[in-house]
Amino acid sequence: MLVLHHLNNSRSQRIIWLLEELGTPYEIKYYKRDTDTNRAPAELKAVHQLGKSPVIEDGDLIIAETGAIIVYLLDKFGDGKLRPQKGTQEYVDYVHFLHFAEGSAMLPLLLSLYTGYLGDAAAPIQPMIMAEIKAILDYCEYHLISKTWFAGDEMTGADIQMIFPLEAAKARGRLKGYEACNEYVDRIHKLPAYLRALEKGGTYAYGPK
Ligand SMILES: N[C@@H](CCC(=O)N[C@@H](CS)C(=O)NCC(=O)O)C(=O)O
Repeated sequence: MLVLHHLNNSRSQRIIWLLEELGTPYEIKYYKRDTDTNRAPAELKAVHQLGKSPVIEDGDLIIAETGAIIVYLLDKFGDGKLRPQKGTQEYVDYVHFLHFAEGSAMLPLLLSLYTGYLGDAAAPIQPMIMAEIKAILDYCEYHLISKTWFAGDEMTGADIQMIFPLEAAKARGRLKGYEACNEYVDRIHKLPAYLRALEKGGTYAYGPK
């Protein structure tokens, strides 16, 4: 049976959502963040050297990184679902946003979070971080104004991946004025598979309020 190593309140929630969309049988192994440091417990390092979540285990295979996990699960269990036809604009957008979420969108959001611990010492770089966040959100808004989903008219693995940066931005009050992004997050927050995933994943601060 496929095992998902799931850290509470984390990006790993996306993989539960994907597994619920696919209807693939799976088991969740739960890990709790340290209440002081908010870091993952050391047991996760025994699963994968990076000690982060999500990680999946399928037989002898151990796979880390949300994007890589999404590709693996769609290859093995997708049966053509949640992935556009190769050779189309939609496929190009699917691959783009699958990488953009963690490769570009999360960076300024995380920088803002981490530099927040530095107080005034971080003041010189705050305008640059804020400008980067704005550029990322403007880009998402621009894309979602003309498309229902990140890769066209159908939901794909790119949406499973992109929900987290948008949820993280919304949770920190950064989506004000981004109408299409808000509508997109709210629409996903009503999907039956997303809601089933929330019940299974436990505490998640970025879900529907
Ligand atoms: N880019 C990675 C990021 C993985 C990651 O940073 N996961 C966080 C959860 S949101 C984590 O495990 N943090 C705990 C820690 O670093 O101690 C992915 O998308 O899988």
